[in-house]
Amino acid sequence: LLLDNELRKAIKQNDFTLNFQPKISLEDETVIGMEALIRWTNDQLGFVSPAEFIPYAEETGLIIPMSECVFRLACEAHLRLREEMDNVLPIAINISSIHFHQSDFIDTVKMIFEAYNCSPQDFELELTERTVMNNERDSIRKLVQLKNMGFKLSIDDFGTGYSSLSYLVQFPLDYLKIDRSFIQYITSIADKQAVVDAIIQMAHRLHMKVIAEGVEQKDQVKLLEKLGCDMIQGYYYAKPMPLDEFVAFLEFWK
Ligand code: G
Ligand code: G
Ligand code: MN
Ligand code: NA
Repeated sequence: LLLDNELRKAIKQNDFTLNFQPKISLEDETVIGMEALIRWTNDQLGFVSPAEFIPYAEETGLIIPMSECVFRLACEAHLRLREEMDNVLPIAINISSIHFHQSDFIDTVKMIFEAYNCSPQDFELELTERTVMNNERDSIRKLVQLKNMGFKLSIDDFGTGYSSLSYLVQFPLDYLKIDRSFIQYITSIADKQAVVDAIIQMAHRLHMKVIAEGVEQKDQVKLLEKLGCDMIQGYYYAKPMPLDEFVAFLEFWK
């Protein structure tokens, strides 16, 4: 299989890059963070979407070395930002369930951060509901350790799993990211708006901050602001972009 061969080669040669998408505070429209999203362009396959190669990497176990590449690239990006800027934004990293539930996940993360002399305080980890609900005992133990190391923890794609918020609260979570599928119709379907409203209220009662994902329109920003949402991520403000462009975006944004 071409994909298999090329993916193995890419891992060996560290052929991936990261794009970064800003997270914007609704309170004052400042950039308060950035999410790292993996990108891969291959000589023969061209641009391959992570929506395609990540599921394949998860099936084959290649996700583990690939995720380690992502951690290293995120550390490298952080070091570059630290050189170029006065105050550095936290970088959010997407965590694969398969990687997270490996027995040496924590040790590997520690080793990488130590090797780069990076502090977990400057990073966030994004895990889906499914990841943490999958093996609750393993999850809670690891999340507490990661939290103690200094990472901020987010639940990604919230609303697409099967868990209730009150159940999730047993985990030490900082942020809840409401899935794009709710935001998409928030201004046109009353039920979607009601659900988002309820999620925001409950998250706040449970001391979590809320990020809306996939925001593309001004009407959505206005409505989310009215509903008390804390942060926005989406094409309305910016698409994921290479680090150079991201730095330029920050300059322009000021
Ligand atoms: O970046 P989008 O632009 O296309 O990403 C598609 C999917 O791939 C999303 O579900 C996103 O969370 C996931 N994804 C992107 N980058 C990474 C990564 O570095 N690691 C993992 N595990 N998933 C990622
Ligand atoms: O699963 P996760 O939420 O990590 O993945 C985020 C995905 O959403 C990435 O593929 C990213 O490129 C994409 N994305 C970010 N903002 C928007 C947006 O405003 N609209 C759409 N359609 N996709 C977005
Ligand atoms: Mn994410
Ligand atoms: Na998401």
